[in-house]
Amino acid sequence: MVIPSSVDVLVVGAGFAGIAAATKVLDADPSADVLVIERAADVGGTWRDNTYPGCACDVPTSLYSFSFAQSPEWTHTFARQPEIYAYLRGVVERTGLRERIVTECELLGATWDSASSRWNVQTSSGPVSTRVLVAATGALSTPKLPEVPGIETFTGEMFHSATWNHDHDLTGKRVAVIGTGASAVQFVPEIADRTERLTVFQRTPAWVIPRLDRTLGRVEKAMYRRFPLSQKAVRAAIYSYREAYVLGLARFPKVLPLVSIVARTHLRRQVKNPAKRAALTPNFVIGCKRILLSNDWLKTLDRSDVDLVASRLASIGEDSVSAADGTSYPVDTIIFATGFTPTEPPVSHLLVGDSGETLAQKWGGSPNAFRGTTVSGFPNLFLMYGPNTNLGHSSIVYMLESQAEYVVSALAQMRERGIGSVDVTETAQKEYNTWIHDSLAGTVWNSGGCSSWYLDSEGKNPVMWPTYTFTFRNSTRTFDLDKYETKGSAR
Ligand code: N01
Repeated sequence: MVIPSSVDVLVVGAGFAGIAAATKVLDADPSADVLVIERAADVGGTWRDNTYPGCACDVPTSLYSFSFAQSPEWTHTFARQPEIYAYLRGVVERTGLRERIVTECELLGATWDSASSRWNVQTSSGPVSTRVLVAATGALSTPKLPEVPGIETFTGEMFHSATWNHDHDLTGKRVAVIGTGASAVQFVPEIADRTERLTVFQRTPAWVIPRLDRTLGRVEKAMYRRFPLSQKAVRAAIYSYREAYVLGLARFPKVLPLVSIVARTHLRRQVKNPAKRAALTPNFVIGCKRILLSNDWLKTLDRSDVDLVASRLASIGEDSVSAADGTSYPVDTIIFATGFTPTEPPVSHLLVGDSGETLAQKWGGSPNAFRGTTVSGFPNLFLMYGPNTNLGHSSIVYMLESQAEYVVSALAQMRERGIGSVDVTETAQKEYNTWIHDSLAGTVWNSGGCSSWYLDSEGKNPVMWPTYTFTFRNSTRTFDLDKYETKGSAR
């Protein structure tokens, strides 16, 4: 598909966020002029890219899916990556959105032009002018590699969990895994039987609880197919009990040590080696870092052919990796499970607002926005999965749908009132962020005694939403025009 020179709404990215935004805008106004650009060859975002063995969702799928596209076909309560990827591909086919998506078209830059009240966008397929820009580029899309001395000297194979090299056979190899977060716990148990020796570098132990996964049988699926309301009821029940987690995580973190009893019991049952058990016991409040769900991670680490190195990776040699105490481990392959760069989103370097500053310059290392979506000085820009919209207890898809509704409401009000551009005021953004950070102060993410990717270099939390998700939903239902400076008609 050739890229048009001008559109009304340009959505960048075709993962959960971009699909939610474009679908909702078109649902509200089928005649809307919407184009989606996607840098990869297919839709799916993180669920297209993360193909590591064992990759699965750690939020129940009935909640981690679109409210407007429930599927009775899931095979497990916690869906596996291939199924989620197929689901997203199915959604764009069924809704007709596929026709509006240009793949292999990368955003190279976008500059706000106040004279025309439009964004001048550069893409790898050519320029396009748009009135409204929706950046749905994902917070967890750019893999982070640690800066480790000697990394360039390694002669074996190395890759990041998000860019898994399936051509590299791990059979009989000595493999080092760096990192023990949500990705590592899923793939380490899957590869341990194949490797000759597995060496896992753990900088900080995480709290791990069992994943209560089960297969969805024929009867259950048939019921969902025949009575869609029954699936909605299950979704509502999961949503409700998950919201109750906010009481512990954000309101009364003092009760959280009680929850860690489940994790301690799980650890005791799965790890018999006392030294490993001690190394795997966290020293911070449960919930401070993402709680990990796994039935086989801990018992895999307990295996005698798996080394648990309770250290950061300090250096890399030609054919070895070394811990902070200097101990060296010979390896053939290094797999980095070292996460992403959510507090430094690459897209922020590409967007230039009305003052000529990039979004990254405006943020100065600490992202912030109004309702996690709009930023003063960047008119008609909507950030999906923007600052302070991440969750520790529920489904991000719910948040994305809320943000999409906010975009829909903004477009409707602009259309009805003949408004050309909307720019949130500095005051509204500041007041909102004061509330966000005051609310985060007492939560486990800020005060649970851990360091995590939720916190930026100054210890500020530009990542987490501080309270119930329905509070976010209510606040994004209607675009609050009174918080915005508006400019005349673009028509
Ligand atoms: O990354 P992480 P991830 N030496 O940032 C360690 C989502 N997700 O890819 O804890 C040694 O959690 C680092 O150590 P520390 C989910 O939101 C969702 O696992 O910082 N170790 C940590 O252990 C998740 O939170 C699903 O001390 C080093 C690890 O690397 C997010 O993605 C599934 C190191 C990074 O963990 C990221 O998860 C999977 C070094 N030099 C992921 N540098 C779902 O199911 C870093 N580390 C929805």
